[in-house]
Amino acid sequence: MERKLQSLLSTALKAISDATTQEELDKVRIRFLGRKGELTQILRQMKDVAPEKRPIIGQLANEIRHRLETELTSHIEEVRRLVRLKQLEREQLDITLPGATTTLGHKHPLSLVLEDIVNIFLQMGFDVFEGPEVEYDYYNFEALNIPKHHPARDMQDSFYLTEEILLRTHTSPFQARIMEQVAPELPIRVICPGRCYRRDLADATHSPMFYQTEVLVVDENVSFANLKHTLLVFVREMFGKERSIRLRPSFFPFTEPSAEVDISCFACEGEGCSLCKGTGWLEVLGCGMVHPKVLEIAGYDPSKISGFAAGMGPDRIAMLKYGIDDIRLFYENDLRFLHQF
Ligand code: 2NL
Repeated sequence: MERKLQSLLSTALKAISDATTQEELDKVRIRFLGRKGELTQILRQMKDVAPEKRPIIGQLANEIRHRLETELTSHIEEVRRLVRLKQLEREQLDITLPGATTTLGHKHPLSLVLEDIVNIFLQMGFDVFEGPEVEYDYYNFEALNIPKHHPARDMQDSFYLTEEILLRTHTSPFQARIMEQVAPELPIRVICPGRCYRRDLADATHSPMFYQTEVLVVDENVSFANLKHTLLVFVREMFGKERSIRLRPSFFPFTEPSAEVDISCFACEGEGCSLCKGTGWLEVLGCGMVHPKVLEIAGYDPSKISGFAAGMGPDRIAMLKYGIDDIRLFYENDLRFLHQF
């Protein structure tokens, strides 16, 4: 009996020191000290021991139980320490490593120019609206006094989805919709920036997708003088306080009279340079008084109501402003180009 107890003690001590996890230690405790454990099994045989030896065996069994409990407790501490150590090793941080940087993005040159344009007109009390890029032939052409036979409708110039539906070739169709919708609630003071599409081959100055921003004012007593002044304020905000403007007679089907707007060259102050090709002037806008037929189609009486409109190409303006000689650079997304703005 004594020998059995001694051998249990040494087996149990070995099992304790071999255990490397809390779970293994729990198993050892159950195996040796549990209610059905090995120590209990041995003590069950007490009845076979001579009565005078029983107290000695009992005392020995108690000592063994105490010893094992102490060992288990101190080994649990040790196992916990080791587990923690391993965890620390696994989660080691090298605080000398360079941090994970997020590179800050920046705005596309076209976005910068579009924002400038929009903000200037917002300050002048205009509202900003963006219309659909897929349009009815009716709004893209008919409502703008561009009749069926007009060359602008040519399949060569437009992306048609069906006979009646196409990708808008300018932002004007949405302005035609605005005029039609709000009639007769006036004034209208809007600008419409957005993408337009034409079946152009891409070259240095043409892109099949490009931007346009149009300006529209409709009310009683809107005059050509109002148009000129609005454009002058815009041009000076956009290109510098010293700019002057020059209007040349032109033609658009949806305005009458119509004009091209030049600004005095900001690169040479009008002296003549390579940017303005020696003329001292840069063409930046087209404009005019809304054609009576366009007003009529939208539901206004042209003898009481008038309006002015202007259209510009933010691509062209961005090219002038940043000295870019190829429109395709805006759409190639070459970071070497984009990082310069
Ligand atoms: C240009 C010229 C222009 C308009 C756009 C317009 C719109 C309506 C009625 C009348 Cl709804 N006019 N838009 C007028 C004159 C010129 O654009 O060179 N754009 C890049």
